[in-house]
Amino acid sequence: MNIHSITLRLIEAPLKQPFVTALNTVMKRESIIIEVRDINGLSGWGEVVAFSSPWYTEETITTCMYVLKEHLIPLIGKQIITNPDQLQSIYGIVRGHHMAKSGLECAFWDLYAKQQNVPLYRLFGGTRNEIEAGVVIASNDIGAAFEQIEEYMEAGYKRYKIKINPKTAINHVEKLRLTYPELPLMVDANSSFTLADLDILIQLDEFQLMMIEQPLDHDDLLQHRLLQSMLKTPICLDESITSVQMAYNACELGSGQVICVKMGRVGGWKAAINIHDYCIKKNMNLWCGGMIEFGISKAHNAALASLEGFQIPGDISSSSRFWNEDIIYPEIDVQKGKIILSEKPGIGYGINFSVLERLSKMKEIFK
Ligand code: OSB
Ligand code: MG
Repeated sequence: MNIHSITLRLIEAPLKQPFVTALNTVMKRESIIIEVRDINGLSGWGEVVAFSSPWYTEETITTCMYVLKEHLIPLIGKQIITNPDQLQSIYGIVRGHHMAKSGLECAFWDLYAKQQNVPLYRLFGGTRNEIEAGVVIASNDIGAAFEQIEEYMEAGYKRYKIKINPKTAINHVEKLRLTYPELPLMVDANSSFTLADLDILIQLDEFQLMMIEQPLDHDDLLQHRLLQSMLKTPICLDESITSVQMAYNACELGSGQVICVKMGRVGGWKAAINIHDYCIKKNMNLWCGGMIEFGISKAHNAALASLEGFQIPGDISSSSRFWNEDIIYPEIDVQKGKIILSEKPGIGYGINFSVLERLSKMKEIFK
């Protein structure tokens, strides 16, 4: 691929409003932006979606920086890469660290698609040029949640997700259902329930929810299987799906009926496609998750969501859902509940360098 250099940038931006989950409240977002440049001056872009602290996965910005600098980038430097397909085996001797691997792999795929002059979504066989968008309402204040839903309904979002915990769940869902009996609504518990809360989960089962996302522990496939056998509402696994293997395990065990695929969490494009293909065979429902991302990662997700197995609208919202200004142009813009995919090569978006430089706290170039 004639690689010239790899640049890591650490950026930080405040969220427009705090993002409240059962595990943590996110007020600002750090991210590692990876640029892989070839000798002709073409650049591919990837984004590391780990958070600053290990509340959602073990990986953090700091562990990703370390693994990128000390392991992944040096490994790549020793090889001649003709196709990003090679990366998975080059990375093979590094266990885990999926978010670091994914960010780098994404940058390589974007560059590769640009070198081939094709949009990334077409390179991977995407079957549609527009995708349906869902949005997350993450506030403990139910009044604020109503206001946000009204705003997002104007943009026509196709699927609405609220964050719950055992204390708020029934109260919030009941209120929302009274006002919006038909809203395509789902809930995300971020593993805040245990089977001791079974009575609450059984009450939740009566609200025609599209699904209940990750009610139980992140590494507990067996209890999710038991819970699914007791509920009509599909269980969706998010935190539990840490790899291709865990997706297979969850499918075979029947730990849920839906999988939320996050490219970063499972290890990148190839891992996500592997899960996608397997889930089609197993009749497992899929949607593409979000990580409070900047536009580079949103663009990769939008391309992934164009694959045929993604039949449920994902957490892929407008840039303006989180940011005053995004690092790409044009920004991601949900209209009538849809995102139209760009036909430009690669991720199909330009980089807004003035915003990127302004948000950068650190920049390091590897040649
Ligand atoms: O549990 O799906 C989650 C954001 C950060 C960490 C975990 C989760 C989320 C979201 C999606 O809910 C947010 C988004 O739309 O990007
Ligand atoms: Mg989730």
